Amino acid sequence: RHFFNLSILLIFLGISFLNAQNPIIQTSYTADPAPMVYGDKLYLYTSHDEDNSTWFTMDDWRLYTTDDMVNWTDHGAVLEYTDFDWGLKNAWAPAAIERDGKFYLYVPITDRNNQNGIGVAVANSPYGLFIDPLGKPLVSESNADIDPAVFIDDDGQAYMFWGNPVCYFVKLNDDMISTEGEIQQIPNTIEAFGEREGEKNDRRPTTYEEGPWVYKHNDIYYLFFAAGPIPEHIGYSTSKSITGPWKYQGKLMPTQGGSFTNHPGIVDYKGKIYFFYHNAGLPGGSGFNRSVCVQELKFNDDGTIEQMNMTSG
Ligand code: FUB
Repeated sequence: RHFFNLSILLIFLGISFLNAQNPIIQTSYTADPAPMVYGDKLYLYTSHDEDNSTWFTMDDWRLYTTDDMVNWTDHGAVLEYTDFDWGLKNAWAPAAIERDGKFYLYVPITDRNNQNGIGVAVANSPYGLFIDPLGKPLVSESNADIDPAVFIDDDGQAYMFWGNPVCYFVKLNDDMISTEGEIQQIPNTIEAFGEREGEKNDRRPTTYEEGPWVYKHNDIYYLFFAAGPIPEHIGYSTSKSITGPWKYQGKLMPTQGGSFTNHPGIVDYKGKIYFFYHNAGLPGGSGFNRSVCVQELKFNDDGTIEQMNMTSG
């Protein structure tokens, strides 16, 4: 009876619990998962495909939270591209991180000159209000500027990785809203990213496509990424140093699930490692109407990871 009363109250307040089965988010089409753990809670920021999209029609970034990986609470949109004065369109794949009690969302946006850039928005709470402190992109290096990932190493140094069809990285200062040193590009070599199967060209000689995600496990750095050719799969590379050289390790997740893109997001939470991705698993799903899913990630003793199949889609 108490649970029933609580449910009614939450529905009244506009908060809904979501089904834990994949796709975990069933109230909207979501993509590009950016999980962040803070305290006891897992915060899942996502991009959002508008209903019935026939292109990447994406206007805002959404937040979902859980305390148990079963019940998810929908907090709606926490940031929109229109919150950036310089933003024209394309609220694509976000990244989220906390530092010193402040919360940072890194987001790719197409600007009013039709150039891609990566902006940053800051809040005092993971729920917002997120504000653009710069009034301009944090980086606007080239039209390859999409799909940021942020990572703070054990020594406190923060990095941002991003890019399609090459992977850039740069150090972030402690303020998290400025960069330090030159933007570098991971050499797009067969050794680092593996040889692309099928169609390849000078711009895309390897499996690296987009959507990098950096993770550290037993002192080894892992770079997960959406891999080509299209339709994408998920691949990964490893390195003893965050600055490389990277060594391609193979496929983590094959092309599955009805979406021609995929996008990794990995976090530790309550003693387990979770791998978030997206597919077209909801009714009406497609490459432009995607859905975020999650599965547990298990490392082998030698640091490799078994290929995993999607449980939905
Ligand atoms: O969601 C728009 C784009 O599709 C992202 O930037 C890519 O990673 C792919 O998921």
